[in-house]
Amino acid sequence: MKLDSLTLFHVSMPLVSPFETSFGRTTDRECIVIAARSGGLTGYGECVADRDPGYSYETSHTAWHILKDFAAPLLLGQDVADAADFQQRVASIRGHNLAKAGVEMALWDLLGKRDGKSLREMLGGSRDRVPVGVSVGLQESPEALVQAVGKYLAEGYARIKIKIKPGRDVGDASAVRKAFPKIKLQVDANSAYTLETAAALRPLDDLDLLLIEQPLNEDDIWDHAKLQAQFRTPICLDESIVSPRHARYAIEMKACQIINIKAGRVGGLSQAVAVHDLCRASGLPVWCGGMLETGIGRASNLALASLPGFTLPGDISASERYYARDITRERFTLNDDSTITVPSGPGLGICVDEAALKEFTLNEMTLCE
Ligand code: NPG
Repeated sequence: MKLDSLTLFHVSMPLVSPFETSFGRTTDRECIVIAARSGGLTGYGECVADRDPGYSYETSHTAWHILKDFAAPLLLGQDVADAADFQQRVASIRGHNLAKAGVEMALWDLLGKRDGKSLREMLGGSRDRVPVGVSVGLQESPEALVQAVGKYLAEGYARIKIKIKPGRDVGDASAVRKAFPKIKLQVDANSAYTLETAAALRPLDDLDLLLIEQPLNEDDIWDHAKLQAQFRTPICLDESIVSPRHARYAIEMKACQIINIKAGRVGGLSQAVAVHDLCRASGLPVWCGGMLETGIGRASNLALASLPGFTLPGDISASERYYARDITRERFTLNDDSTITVPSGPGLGICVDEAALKEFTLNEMTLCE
């Protein structure tokens, strides 16, 4: 498809409640919305780079720079056939996966709208609703955490993830396990430990957790292999898996037993599908991670999570868990069986609420050939 223009929207959206992880506290989620135009069609994508470089080295400002000064000149006026063609064209940009993935998403939306196919169909998804859970940020105390978890369980979420950090790990997880002995529970450290300090996590092995996510450095695979050898509970890698190649390294090194797939982190939906295929061939379960997406990225995550290897519930909660007002007309809701229905319309299957997008836009720029 010939790309006529790209419009970048630097967006900041207030969260319904602050979200705290081992790397910081967010009250307003930033991202870049990308509108790609081809002929009379507009495809939307979401670049999940945040304001601060806490999760990734990329930020909304570095992504803006990469998109404007490097990606757009490689793409505008060009006939971009598909995602593989897109990846080849941006291969000269080293790293900056979150930026690239935002444009790839917009391209999929365009292709789907052109061909009258949903993203789920195009990616090879096999389910029309996907199992989901909720990720609960660090709270003031273990008691407050138990209360927050109880609220989400009452809303119908059948899988809970809690954030941990040194000093707020075994105590928090034990309190939740004690209050809710039977629930599917997992923890996420967001790289807050070293191989040495992770010794404090040993008691987690007795809490019947689904997994322990990314305990060690964001660029580490080797030490995770050493740590996995010391734990019965599966280690799940998130930050460390930035490409299908890194997934292969982790599998070959036995650094984890589960992988969290985020299209942003691996540089696009096509790369996410490649990681999925590799894990499936190796018998590793995967699940879809979340980055507090708007309705645009949420639609993309739902389509991705409909692939058959996504056998664990994703961090894809209902819209109301994140935003009082979203930038899509659709609001995603939780079904009775802790699933969310995958959009079935062409492309992402969503309609952007232009007025809401305008309300949350800090800066906007259109790039043409
Ligand atoms: O439900 O979208 C969600 C949030 C899931 O915990 C979640 N995301 O480390 O995976 C993470 C974390 C995150 C949020 C990471 C925002 C980066 C930015």
